[in-house]
Amino acid sequence: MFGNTPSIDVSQWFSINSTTGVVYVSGQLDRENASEVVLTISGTDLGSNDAATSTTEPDATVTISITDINEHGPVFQPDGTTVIDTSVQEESAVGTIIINVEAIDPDNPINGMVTYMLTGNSSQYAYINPLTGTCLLESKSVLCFCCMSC
Ligand SMILES: [Ca+2]
Ligand SMILES: [Ca+2]
Repeated sequence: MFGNTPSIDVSQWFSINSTTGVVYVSGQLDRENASEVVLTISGTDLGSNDAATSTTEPDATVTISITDINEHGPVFQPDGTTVIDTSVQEESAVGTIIINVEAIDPDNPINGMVTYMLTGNSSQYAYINPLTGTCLLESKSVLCFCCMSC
């Protein structure tokens, strides 16, 4: 018997050998869909059907935690965005927020922690908070169109 069932059917994830009592993996585990599976195991003896001796004792409950592997990378929001267009007004002050970006990694916990950094030729003009994804104007020189050397 399977309990604590999330949005998917985890009933095929584990099976039990009815003779030895060994519980084994019998399906593809996916922690991102269920991080815990609760099994209820009942035992019956091979005696007669005499009600006095075949009464089922209390079931045993087995809680299985599904540990994580790092099989996902961060995905920018909304839902896989790879190009973000934004604008900042000319002569904006250093520290002006340019954009807040968000990427989600469904792994958990440490494997899903996302940090941000700027790369590329223009990265010196902005600063991104590595934890929040808030991108700020770091240098005004990129905004000056009069000489491009401010
Ligand atoms: Ca990950
Ligand atoms: Ca994972």
